Amino acid sequence: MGPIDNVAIEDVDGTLIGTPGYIVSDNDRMTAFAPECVSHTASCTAHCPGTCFRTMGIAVSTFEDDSLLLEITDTDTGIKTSFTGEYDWPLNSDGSVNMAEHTKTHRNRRFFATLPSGGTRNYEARFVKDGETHWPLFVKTQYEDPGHHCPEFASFTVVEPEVEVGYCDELIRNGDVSSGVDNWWATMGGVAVVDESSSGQGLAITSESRWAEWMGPAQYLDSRCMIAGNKYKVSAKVKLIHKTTSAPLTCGSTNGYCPKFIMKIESGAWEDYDEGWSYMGGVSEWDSSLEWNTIEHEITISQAMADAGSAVMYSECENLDALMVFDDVSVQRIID
Ligand SMILES: [Ca+2]
Repeated sequence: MGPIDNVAIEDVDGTLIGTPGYIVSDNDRMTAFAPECVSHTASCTAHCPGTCFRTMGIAVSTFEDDSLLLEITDTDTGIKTSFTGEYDWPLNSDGSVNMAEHTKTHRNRRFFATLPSGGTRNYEARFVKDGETHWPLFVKTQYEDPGHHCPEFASFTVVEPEVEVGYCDELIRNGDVSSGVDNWWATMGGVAVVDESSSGQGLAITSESRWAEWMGPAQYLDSRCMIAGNKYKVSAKVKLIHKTTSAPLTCGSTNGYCPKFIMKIESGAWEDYDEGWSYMGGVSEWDSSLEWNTIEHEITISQAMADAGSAVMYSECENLDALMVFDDVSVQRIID
């Protein structure tokens, strides 16, 4: 992270700048939309008498990097400026990225857009990467400063780029694990690739460790594809192996419930709200004679899923001695 360049300090009674207003970092991100701000070179700040600021927090996928920019446009003036995101990379003691931490589904890359507020301010937000419009899988917005006396923006709209025809026909990316761990998260416990060539599957995905039922491989689903009423067929191959011996394990009424997929929806950039969980499929009758059992289920996208900020599909299994190994994971559109 570079130097802090988005400071906004309120001068409530005008003691510092003569008139109630704001003292902000003197850069284009902070002053582009507030021409009343005047540079105060001695302190590297700008003084903005009479101005009110609010901060919108915006959370996106951690699989985006620093090249992702948030571009904000004041739709009334056409003035635009860009913000860089912030992500606290989890590091090992040797400085390498701690992938078990990095792939946790509850981590987010965040943007903080501090903008002049008030009932006449209309903003449009879009994401740009390498000069092209980009969609970081999901975008969750929330005011960072609830209850602040400055008024909210008249509007703050996140522009979703259109998806190409057929893009939402498959919601899982790298479901056959042919690209390694790309696009795979875990609720916790990390994700790892295992070589299942001996069973004709090539690479498959599993957890590195599990100590809670809800810990397992996961994927965020592109929020643009969450269209109420659309039907999908969920399918996967799955096996259970012992976490230390890799011996095949079984499941069922006496050994705890079998692997299943759950969709979790939520909204909010710095707190979770409107959370919901729904069943996406599982193995009801485990066949121990098979190396791979099969998950098959049909789901319908609900209005709550469509309205949510993000939707993540994750895996669960009651047996904590077991690692779940998945391959050929698919959530495929059923077109009637
Ligand atoms: Ca595979």
